[in-house]
Amino acid sequence: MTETRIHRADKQQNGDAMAETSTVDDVFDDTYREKEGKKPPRILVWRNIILMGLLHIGALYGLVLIPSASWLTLGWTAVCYMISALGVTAGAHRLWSHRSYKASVPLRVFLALGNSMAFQNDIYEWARDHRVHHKYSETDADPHNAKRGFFFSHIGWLLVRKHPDVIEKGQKLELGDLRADRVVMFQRRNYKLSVVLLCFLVPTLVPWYFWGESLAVAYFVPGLLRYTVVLNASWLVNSAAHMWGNRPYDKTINPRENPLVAISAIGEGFHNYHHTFPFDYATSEFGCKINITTAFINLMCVLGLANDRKRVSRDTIAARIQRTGDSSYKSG
Ligand code: ST9
Ligand code: ZN
Ligand code: ZN
Repeated sequence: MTETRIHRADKQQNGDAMAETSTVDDVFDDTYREKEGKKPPRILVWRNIILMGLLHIGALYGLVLIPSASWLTLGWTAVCYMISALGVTAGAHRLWSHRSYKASVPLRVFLALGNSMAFQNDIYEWARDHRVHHKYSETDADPHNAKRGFFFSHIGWLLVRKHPDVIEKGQKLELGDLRADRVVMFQRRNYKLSVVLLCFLVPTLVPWYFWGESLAVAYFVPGLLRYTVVLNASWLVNSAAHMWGNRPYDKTINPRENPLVAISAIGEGFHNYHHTFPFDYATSEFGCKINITTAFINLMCVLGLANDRKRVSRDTIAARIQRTGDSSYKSG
């Protein structure tokens, strides 16, 4: 895999002159200026509004059905939650968006399958939108610009046409590493089929076939309810973790440390740290603490399926806390 671009992290807003580097195009660009004048009109996408509405109604019905589900079905729901969450956190996010560690082909295949089970756009599109989110955070070029409010950054951005700057800036990103990854491109070519199979059919048919769960419970609980909860847990990182929490590493940026979000998003709520040091594979200073994804990547390294985890040095973190933190820092 080619990783051609080296961006010094000192390009970041208020950046340190530090040795750590990001190997991908995910470093905050403080030279970008929003265009002056009237903002483009908000164009609603009714297909998405209707489908997201129906999905959430289906998920509520799934909640009602929980008492009728067998323990095996509830366990299976948890397994599907974990696989799809890891496909996003360890896969689309830490591996493919930030290249914060390296993964073998079998692990990349597992993560791509999990990613299709999560149905959050294919890995290429997800990582492209996420890199543009980091590079132009909280501006018109950020797909889920949190300055447009909780609703927009949570779900609203998926219900309207994108701001033209998102597309304009996104087209200039360096994405050669994603195009060179055959697992990423295979998933992209077969995305719709993989979603039908992994997000909907497999979660539904396994409990029905193997332990005789009713098709309704199997479809609405491990299917729709699990999918909707994973979606909302992911969206909370864009909304809640950009609004509520401390900023011990950089008080000049919006993203916050939010332990509640970290719990539901299996380790992705330490968002002030993550936006300050996006190349750190743990997305947190504190390793595996409230961070199942970091524990999973560590396990993969022990099994020989991953390596080259990138980490920020303690000295660099301490210097950054001193210089730009909000004085709320607590060790551990
Ligand atoms: C979903 C995504 O839910 C969730 C992401 C969450 C992210 C969280 C991040 C937080 C950190 C990680 C934490 C993980 C925690 C996980 C916890 C798990 C428990 N650059 O898109 P179009 C081009 S998805 C360059 O249609 P519109 C594009 O290629 C849910 N180019 O824009 C295309 O060109 P061409 C399910 C870009 O028309 C053209 O522009 N999916 C970029 O404005 C048009 O693209 C949905 O709901 C870019 N950045 O429509 C579907 N962007 O034609 C959602 C676009 O040449 N999507 N382009 O190919 C849509 O329906 C549409 O994208 C839209 C915008 C309506 C939102
Ligand atoms: Zn963010
Ligand atoms: Zn990120």
